[in-house]
Amino acid sequence: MTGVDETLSTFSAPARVAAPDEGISDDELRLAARNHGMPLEVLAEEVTPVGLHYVLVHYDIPILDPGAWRLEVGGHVERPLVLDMATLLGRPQATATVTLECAGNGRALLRPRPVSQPWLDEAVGTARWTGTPLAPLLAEAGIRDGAVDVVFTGADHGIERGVEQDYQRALPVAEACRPDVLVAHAMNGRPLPLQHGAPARLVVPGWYGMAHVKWLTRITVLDEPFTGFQNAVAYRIAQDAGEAGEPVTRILPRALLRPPGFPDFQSRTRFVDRGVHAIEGRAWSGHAEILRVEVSTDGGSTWDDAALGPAADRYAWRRWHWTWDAATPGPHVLCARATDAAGNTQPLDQRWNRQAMANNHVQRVTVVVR
Ligand SMILES: Nc1nc2c(c(=O)[nH]1)N[C@H]1C(S)=C(S)[C@@H](COP(=O)(O)O)O[C@H]1N2
Ligand SMILES: [Mo]
Repeated sequence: MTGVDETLSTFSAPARVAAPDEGISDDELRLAARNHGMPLEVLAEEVTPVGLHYVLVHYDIPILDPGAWRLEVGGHVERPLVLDMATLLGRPQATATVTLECAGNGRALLRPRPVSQPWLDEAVGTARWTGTPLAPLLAEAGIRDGAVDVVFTGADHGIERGVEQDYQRALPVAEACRPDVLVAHAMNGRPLPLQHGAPARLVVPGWYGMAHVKWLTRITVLDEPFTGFQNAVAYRIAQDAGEAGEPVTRILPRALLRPPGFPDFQSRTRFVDRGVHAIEGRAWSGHAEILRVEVSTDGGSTWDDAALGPAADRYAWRRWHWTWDAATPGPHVLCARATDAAGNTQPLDQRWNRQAMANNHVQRVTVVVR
């Protein structure tokens, strides 16, 4: 990591919390126009079609030539390795259905609003990722005694809060050596698209999005804790700017419902006719399996249990459904709330943190019954 450069930091936006009545800024709008969420009606699909999966890119999308691409494995290892695409494809392959969610999901709804990518609730998607398991690759390189963290470097480069950097994130050695962590080269059965990390990315099932390093070019084993920006400064849960806080790791439970009926173009308010409606959605947690989903039609005052669909892959979302007898005309606020086997659930009032990380507030969808 390069240190703070005075010239660069002059033009690099600092971390900021919006004033109480401040609308979305041009900077936030520009980010929202580059990055995008998953349209919630696509919750109907178990596997999110490529192009509708959410996208988050800190800097620019690097356009890499798969033929020239190399992945270096080095640092605190016995035998540094260099792989090309043919070697990667020739190794043992695994496919897993995994739900990814950005750690900043829900940020724009937090008050006061931390200024960054202004997600509502849609920074999520589920894909079938194919690649080679990372653990045997690390074993082949031979992790030496005293290893602490494994750093994953992407080919993208930029500046963030005055710090120029390649996008880099580290995992503790034990997490990197989990058997289900993949160096993935395919998404939904096709080569990775540019925006999702072509030609190869990391997939760390259960962890928030920032850990799944795209455009992966280097894996470096360290014998000390990684102090790079994305681990030490960004992706922390803290109240104050100077505070170290806690690292963001696994995904907290969340349920989303597929908004019923049809929308108003601008407000996205929904309309349904009086009568019985099938309500469905998906729920996930990176900590433990989903045990319960509840639904409310009065903004969270009263709750009813939804039925759970078949158990999915451990780190994929699980379908749920519920029947709504919409008898009373007028506006209703529909909510869904997930609870996992570790007892984690979703708050109605989200606790605030300075970067709006790991929010999992209950979704609210206004539906007008006619
Ligand atoms: N190299 C690189 N990897 C990255 C990022 C990035 O900006 N650069 N963004 C991270 C973040 S914050 C998220 S939420 C996920 C988003 O993955 P997706 O765009 O494939 O949905 O990628 C992660 N991996
Ligand atoms: Mo993210």
